Amino acid sequence: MQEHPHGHVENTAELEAFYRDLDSMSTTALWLLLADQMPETPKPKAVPFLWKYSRIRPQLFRAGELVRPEQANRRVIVLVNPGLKEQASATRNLNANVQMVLPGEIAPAHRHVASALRFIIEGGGAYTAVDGEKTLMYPGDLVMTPNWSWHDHGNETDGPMIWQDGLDMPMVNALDAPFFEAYTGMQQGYTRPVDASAREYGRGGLKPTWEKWDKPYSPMLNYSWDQTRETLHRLAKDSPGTPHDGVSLEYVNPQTGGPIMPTIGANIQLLRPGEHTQAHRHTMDVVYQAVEGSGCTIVNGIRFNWEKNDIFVIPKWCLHEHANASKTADACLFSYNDAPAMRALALYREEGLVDNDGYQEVNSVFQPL
Ligand code: 1HN
Repeated sequence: MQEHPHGHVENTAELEAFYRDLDSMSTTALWLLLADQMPETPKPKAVPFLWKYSRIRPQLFRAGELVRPEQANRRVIVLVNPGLKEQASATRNLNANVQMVLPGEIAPAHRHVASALRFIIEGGGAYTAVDGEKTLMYPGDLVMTPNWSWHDHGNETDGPMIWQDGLDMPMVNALDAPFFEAYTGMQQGYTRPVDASAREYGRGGLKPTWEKWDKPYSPMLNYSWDQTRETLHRLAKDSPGTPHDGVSLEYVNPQTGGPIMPTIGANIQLLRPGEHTQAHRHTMDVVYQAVEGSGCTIVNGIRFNWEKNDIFVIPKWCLHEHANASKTADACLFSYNDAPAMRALALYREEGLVDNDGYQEVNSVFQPL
């Protein structure tokens, strides 16, 4: 690699004076910026990081005693990447949050252009309503709240309901395009049968001929864990899967076969007993949640050990490989990413590690807070 790929200007007293004059007229010299602003490969401020669910959960219950959703709007704990304290998000482009709705509570209806998805962690039978349709949520379900759709949550069960929220809010804000609107009441009008979209589209290969759908995201509100799990485990028995992610499936828009939303994609992957994938890197941010089993992910030479419900992030261009810790049980990881946005902008790149048969050297083990 060249020592100064962008050229090099030796500093002088005259140049210093020149820079000061430029600064006083709200200008600067490009050659001072290039090394920072146009690196040869991505240099994310975000760091690879992991949050233990066992540490987050008690804080959610503490928040449960301190605030109610009608005051706070949403009872949400935000996972803050130590490299991104200013924007307080998990990755540059994605928020990863954990939310709890207690029995009898309603999180009031609103809409925003930031797209969101939810991956259910605990509880069963509370609802999210999106544009007139309620869906009942169970652990492992993926529930969508797309761009500008009205949504509220309610818990008519007798147990707490907890899920992870993933949003593209940091990306929307970086593009200076946020809009938000509160609904006039706590709950929107429910104009469709409960879980109508799952009945319409939830059987792969069939869709209603009478439904006109022209929105730029999937019409499916809830991708149920029952179906996801069955498909995943069935394929794991006799399919080779991929070298970098094991048996990896993408949640798709049944209208197009493409990603579920224009900015956020989601995947579920299974690592078979003892499976250890090869390392690769790509220009997407990925947020993972462990769903079944336990294992580790090595990111830039650091080993992150994970177990059920732990959440971890892999920022762009970080080398990573996954391993199932068990010799007998499958391990499953849910993940979401900003790949649809990156691909739409022709910014998506990916490459595998070729050295050492695709395996990184492990230099340290991540110590969770
Ligand atoms: C939001 O609307 C929800 O609807 C959750 O449950 C998390 C984080 C930032 C902005 C809006 C929700 C959110 C959010």
